[in-house]
Amino acid sequence: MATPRLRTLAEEQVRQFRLNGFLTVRDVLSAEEIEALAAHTDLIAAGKVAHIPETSIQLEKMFREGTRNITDQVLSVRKLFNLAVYDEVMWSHVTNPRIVDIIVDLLGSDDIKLYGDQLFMKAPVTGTEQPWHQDSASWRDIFPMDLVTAWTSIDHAMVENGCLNFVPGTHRWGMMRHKQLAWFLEDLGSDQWPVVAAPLRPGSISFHHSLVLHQSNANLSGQRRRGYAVHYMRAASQRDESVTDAPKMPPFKQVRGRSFVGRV
Ligand SMILES: O=C(O)CCC(=O)C(=O)O
Repeated sequence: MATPRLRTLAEEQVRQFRLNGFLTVRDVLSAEEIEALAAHTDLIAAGKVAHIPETSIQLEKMFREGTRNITDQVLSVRKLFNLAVYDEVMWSHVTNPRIVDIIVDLLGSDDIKLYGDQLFMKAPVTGTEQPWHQDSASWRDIFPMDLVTAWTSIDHAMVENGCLNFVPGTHRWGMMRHKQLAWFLEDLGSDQWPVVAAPLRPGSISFHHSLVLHQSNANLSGQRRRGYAVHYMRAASQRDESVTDAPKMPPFKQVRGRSFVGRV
């Protein structure tokens, strides 16, 4: 079978993604595009965008449970989610051809839908960690388990303020159950399973497979670390309705190409 022509990536980049389960691409978006995204993000977090429901704004636990007082609403938010289905600015990011062309290259398919989106705010000092996980362990109703996330750095994401960390190759292990993950975490960071940090400057994007293990540390620095994670899937994916413990998502919107009867 002929290898499909790549739209934007080099073959070596696709090979790296297949090998490691993640790939970083520098400077996909311009400074102006990132400034607009950053400003809109903070408006949403401040609750000032009327068409975004309150349920799409999740505060850090300490603010939710009142163990710490809110002095700044924006810096109290842990994450914003399901934005693009309601909001044109976020939707135009999701459908940005420079990002979607990369997704098409990584999935080897022209037919793409949006699974969902999450904007992790990770505020200075109060931004908490995201523990080690595989995305498809949550999204376990979607098959095949090869969704791809485009994580756009809005601020400088560094080791100090909690950039993403990956364990290369773990997407080739299949979905790990709780106990299997616990075994593996005991050994993490050893020569066997090295952890790779993915620092990014604003406008750069890391792409990750939905089975690769990843996490981010708490932000103990004085610098913000916002990242917009957009989760794409094949339009030909199946959703298993008998799976009852997966997130309840809004209808999946078409990003590019064809949709298929009876599929997501
Ligand atoms: O931004 C973070 O800290 C976590 C992101 C993440 O887990 C994801 O995009 O799947």
